[in-house]
Amino acid sequence: MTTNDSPPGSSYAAPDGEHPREPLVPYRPGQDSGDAARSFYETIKKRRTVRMFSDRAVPRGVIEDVIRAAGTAPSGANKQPWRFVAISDPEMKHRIRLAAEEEERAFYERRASERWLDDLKPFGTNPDKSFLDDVPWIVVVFAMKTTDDGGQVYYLNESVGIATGMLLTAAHMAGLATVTHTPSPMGFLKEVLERPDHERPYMLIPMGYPSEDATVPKIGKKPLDEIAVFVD
Ligand code: IYR
Repeated sequence: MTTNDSPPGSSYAAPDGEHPREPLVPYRPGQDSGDAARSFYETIKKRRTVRMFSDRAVPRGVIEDVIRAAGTAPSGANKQPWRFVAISDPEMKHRIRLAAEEEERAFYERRASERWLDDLKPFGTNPDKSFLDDVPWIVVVFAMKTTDDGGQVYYLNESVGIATGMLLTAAHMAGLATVTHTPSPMGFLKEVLERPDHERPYMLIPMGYPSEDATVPKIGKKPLDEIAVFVD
């Protein structure tokens, strides 16, 4: 029998063959859930995809904590099948820019359908990715097809998607702007960054302070009644 009176953080004695358990350390927002949920919504709704960055430095420690936050994401069987490569080296950022722009030129000139280009018009995007030079950090998220020692991973896309969402949220909470950049195909990132075969480039996320004169497209989010169905 396990006991229920161990101090928080200590592990329960586990019977033979069972994995140890520990008491949950609950998060208590310090206000009622209604106020906490509303206040978080007011904060997160200010997150925007930003393509105009300041060259103001962001200390490495900030990026480390943003990545630590992403690393707390849930994942299939807790395999944590992600790797975050954080780049501030100007030469490496420039190499990534040149390679990304090459793919993007092919996308805008040949690969994208007319409909896709039409859907992108409000965003004013084009093959110019100068933000990759301007931004202090680029975080490249890799999805791991196996663990480092060749073990199985589960729900890979779901797991990495959640961790990436948490990375974007953590950056926002630290006052940093991001853009979810998905040059397609992204294979060049694996070569430029010399990553092993079991890592697949998932998303490229420039991270930094927005420029003073940054603008974003005037777009909205769907209201609750379009995104939610309540059965209550
Ligand atoms: N990857 C291209 C095109 C692009 C595609 C989508 I879907 C966007 O939401 C935005 C851009 C680019 O980054 O320019």
